[in-house]
Formats: sequence, structure tokens, C-alpha cells
Amino acid sequence: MSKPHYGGNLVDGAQLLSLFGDVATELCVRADGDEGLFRAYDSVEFLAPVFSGDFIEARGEIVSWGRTSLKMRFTAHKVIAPLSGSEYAASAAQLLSEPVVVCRASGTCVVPTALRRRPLTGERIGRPAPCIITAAIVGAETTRAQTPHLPITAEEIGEEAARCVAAGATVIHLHVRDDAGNPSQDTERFRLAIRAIRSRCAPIIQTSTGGAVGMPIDERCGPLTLTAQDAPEMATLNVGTINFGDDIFVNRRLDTQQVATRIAKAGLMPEVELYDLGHLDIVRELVDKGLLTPPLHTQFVLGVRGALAASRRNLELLIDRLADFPGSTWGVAGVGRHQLAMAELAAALGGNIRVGLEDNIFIEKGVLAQGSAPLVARAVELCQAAGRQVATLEQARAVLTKAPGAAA
Ligand code: KMH
Ligand code: ZN
Repeated sequence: MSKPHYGGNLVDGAQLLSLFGDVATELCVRADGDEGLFRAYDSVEFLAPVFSGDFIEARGEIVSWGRTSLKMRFTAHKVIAPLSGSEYAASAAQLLSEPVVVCRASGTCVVPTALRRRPLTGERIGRPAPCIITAAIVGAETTRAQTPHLPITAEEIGEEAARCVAAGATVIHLHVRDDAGNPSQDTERFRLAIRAIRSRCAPIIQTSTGGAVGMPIDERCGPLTLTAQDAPEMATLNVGTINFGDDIFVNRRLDTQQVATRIAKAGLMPEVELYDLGHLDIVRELVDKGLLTPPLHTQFVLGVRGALAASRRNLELLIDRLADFPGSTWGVAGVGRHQLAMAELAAALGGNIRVGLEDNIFIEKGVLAQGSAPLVARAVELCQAAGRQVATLEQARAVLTKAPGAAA
């Protein structure tokens, strides 16, 4: 009531910016234990008039993190308006059935490094963890006819893995092929590919137990029998059956339980592949049976034709539901044309990224990627644009081995 400034009791827009200033200050205090400085607004939109006596609620969130800067987004909602007219008391007011957005803005705050402190009490709004980039360099479905850049032999796989690691990947999601280029889960072929990779670089090697559509479970578990210096560090665990284009990718309940047990027996960290929302309910059963132990490392594979589509809404729902398994980490593998869009979202939302020719062969519309490494390089750029650090090998290993996801 004390703020009318223009005719008709209109309140000036600066009042809303002053509320955003307070929200920004609170966010800086929660994040870095210091009030910080508001450096610049990059956009401000006034969307509806505010009159004296209106109640305004201001909200803000940190949308990306630089070394010292925090990019924030704000909204101001009108939630209560006074009632005017001779039939009402001067103090009469009412809650609006729907809050009205009166202003939206975004801007940047800075907390100099020397002033940054871990707050003494309360939950700190954390900078998201460094982004772990996985390169899925072979897959089972992509063919040489589709792209000449697909590695097939062990040597080609080793070379491609080394290029991806140099570009910023820390996990290699691995499938192998036979001499004709067809998908294979043969233990010896995995052994050769793993040796070819490890002779050139030191990524976390995550072998597939998904194999190709139609393969029996025993065959899919081929790489799990590798031991000692040839053993992978991780293996995928596919928990649900889905349509897979015109095929069906079958993961029967008891088979999944058996693969989870085999992964645990081999002492590997499982990456749980989730292609649909209900797969989280299957994970719940695996956890309840003691076959998986949170925190889990999960991969949301979105955009398979016949399973969950690659959209922000679906991703946010999955992230929200994953909170049922405290401390779990997630990544997104967007299939086909969704790959880089999903990678960008994962960078912004604090997740990990999977790219590579297994899921997508194009670097942009109609332009083939010259292997998986250029896609990794693009993922690195997306992380930088979102203010995310890319995980080093050491950081990725700390995350992926700190949390043994499978019960022994
Ligand atoms: N090739 C797909 C049917 C995995 O690697 O675990 C299954 C797949 C999943 O690629
Ligand atoms: Zn795979």
C-alpha cells in the first residue's frame, strides 16, 4: 500500500526488481554463504500491472553456474488483490484463484572466489557435479551402410575410444561386432576390444548386456565372464521390455534379476538403463529384493520408437521419481535427432550425458558425424555453455565406483 507511484495507484516496475534483488541475495547466501553482487539483468519483462495493495510473491532459481557467477531466473506473481468498492472495508482483500505472472526476468550475480563460503547451517544449494560424458561408440543397430565412421574391428574401436577420451569422454559404453560387422556379445571379441582401448587410454569401460534385439540372455552376458585386467568396470542392466522400432527388446523379469545377480557377482557397477517410466517401478522391485542397492547410476534412454519420448517433461518426471532412490545419479541418452537436445538439457539440469554413433549418426541435420568423438566434443561445448565442468577420469571414477549399485 505504501508503494503507489503512478496514476491509478500503479506501482512502478522497480519495486519488482527490488524483490528479485532480495531473492537473488538469498540464492547467493544459500549457494555460497555470501550476499554476492547483482551484476546485470539480461532480460526483464513486465507482463501485467501491479497496483498498490496487491500481494506479490517473488521466486527465483539458479539456472547455471560459472566459476564465480550464478545465472538466475525470476518470476513475480500477484497472489492477492485488494477488493475495492463501497460494499467492502478498506482492508478487504482476496486470494486470486490463479496467481498472475506480473514480471519475468533473468540475470547474473557474482560471488568473488575469495568470499565464497560453505554456509554454516542449512542445506547448501550445490553446484551440480561435473558432467560425466559417456561415448557409445559401436552399438548393435548402427551399420556401416548408414555411416562409414562406425568402428568395427578391435583396432578401430580402440582408436575411436582414444579419440573420444581425448575429446572429453570418461566412459566408453561398449558393444562389439563380428567380422561381418554384425552385433556380437562374444567374450573373446570383448577381450580384444578392451585390450585395444586400454593400450591407448584409460576410460571406464562399460560393457553392454543388452546386446542386440533377439539375443538370448546367456549370450548377452558374454562380457561378464572377463576377469582380471580384461574385466570391464561397469555393465549395463536393462530392466524392462519395450517396443524397439518394429522389434521388441525383451527383458523378462526373471532374466533381469539374473543379469543383476551376474553383474554383482562379477563385482561390476551396473548402469541401469531406463527407457520408460514404469522401469523405475521395476527398479523398486530389484531394490526391495536386494538385487540393486541405491545410490544407483542410471541412464534415461529417451526417444526409442515405441518407448518414452525424448522431451523435457518426461525427463523432469524421471528425475523427480529417481529421488525415491536417494543419491542416485542419472544421464540421458537421446536417440536419433534428440541426442544433442537431450545432452543440452542434461547439462542444464545437472545430469550426465551419453552421445555416440550407437544412438545417433548425425552431428547436425543431414550431416554425418565423423565418428563419436565430434559428438563428444559437442557435448563438452554444451556443458561449458551451461556452466558445467566436464568430469575428469578421476572424478568420473570417484562417482561411479564410490556407489556400488549392486548388492554382492
Ligand atoms: N541394442 C539395444 C537393443 C545396452 O547396451 O545395454 C540394447 C542396448 C542396451 O544397446
Ligand atoms: Zn548399448
